[in-house]
Amino acid sequence: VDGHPERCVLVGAPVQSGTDRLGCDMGPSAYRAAGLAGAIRDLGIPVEDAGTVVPVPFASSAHPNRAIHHLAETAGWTRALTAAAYAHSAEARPIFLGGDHSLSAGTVAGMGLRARDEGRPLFVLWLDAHADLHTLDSTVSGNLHGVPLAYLTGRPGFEGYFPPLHAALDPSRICMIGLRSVDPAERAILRDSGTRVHDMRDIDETGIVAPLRDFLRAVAGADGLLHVSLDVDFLDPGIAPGVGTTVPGGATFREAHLIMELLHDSGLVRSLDLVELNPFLDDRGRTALLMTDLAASLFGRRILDRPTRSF
Ligand code: 6HN
Ligand code: MN
Ligand code: MN
Ligand code: MN
Repeated sequence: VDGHPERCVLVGAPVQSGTDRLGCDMGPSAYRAAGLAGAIRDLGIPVEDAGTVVPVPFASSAHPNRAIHHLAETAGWTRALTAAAYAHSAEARPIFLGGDHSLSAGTVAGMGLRARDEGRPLFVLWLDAHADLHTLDSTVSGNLHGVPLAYLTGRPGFEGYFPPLHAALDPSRICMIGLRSVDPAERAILRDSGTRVHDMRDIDETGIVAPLRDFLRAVAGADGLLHVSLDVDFLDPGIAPGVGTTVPGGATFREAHLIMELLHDSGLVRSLDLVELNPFLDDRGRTALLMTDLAASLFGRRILDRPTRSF
C-alpha cells in the first residue's frame, strides 16, 4: 500500500471494562480461532501476532457521575493501548482485536502519535450504530464504550480521569457511517461539529459509495493517515448477532464488504479496530467469521481482479 508498511500485526485487546456485560474479553481468541492471521497471509501479506496487551493501572479520581463503572480499569487500558498502537504502527499496519469500543480511546490516541511523527493528519472512519460521543458527565448508562470519541476529540471533563491526550483529533477528520442509535447529548455535540455523519437513512437514500468516496478523497487530498474503527453493531444483527448492543436496521453483508473493498482500493488504511464482538452471544462463530472476512476484504481479498485501483 502506497506510503504504508505492507506487513500486518495483530494486537489482542481483550477489553470489557467499557460495557456492563461480560464476554468481550474472548474477542481476540475468537478472531484467532476464526483464522484471521491466515486469511490475511493468504493475500500475500506477512502477518505477525504480537499477542495480548496488558493494561497499566491508571489512578483515576472517583467521578461524580455515579453511573460510571470500571473507570480506572478503562483508563488503564487507554494508556496501555496508546503505547501499543504507537509502537506497533512503526513498521506494520496494526489490527486491534477487541474488546469493547472503549479500546479505541487508546488505539486512536496512539495512531495520533504516529501521525504526528510522520507529519500527517490522522483521519478516522467510525463504522457503528452509535456515535460513542458521550462525555463522562453526559453518559447515562455509565458504559465507557460510549465515550471514546468525546475523549479523542478533546471534549472537556476527562482531565484527571483518563490519561492526558497529546493532541485532540479534529472532528472534521472523522466520518461516521451506520448511525441509528444516537442519544440526545451526542446529537447536540454532532450538530455543529463538522464531523461527516451518515446515518442509516442517508445510506438508504444515497447508498454507501458516494459518502465514503468523498471522505477518502479528503483523506488522500490531505495526505492523511486513515484509521478504521469497525464496531460489530454497524452490521445488521441478522448477520452479526455476536454483540451486546444490537440495533435493527444495520448494514447488509454487501454494504459492509463494499466499504472494505473501497477502503482497500484507496490504499489509505493504516490501522484497524475490530470491536464489540462478544463470542458468548455469537451463533457458532458466525459473527467472528464475518468480521474476519470483512478484514480480509479490507486487506485485498476480492471477487475478481480489477484493472486499476479506484475510489
Ligand atoms: N458502542 N449510547 C449508548 C450508551 O450506553 O452510551 C450506547 C453505547 C454503545 C457503545 O457502540 O461501542
Ligand atoms: Mn461503538
Ligand atoms: Mn455500537
Ligand atoms: Mn447513552
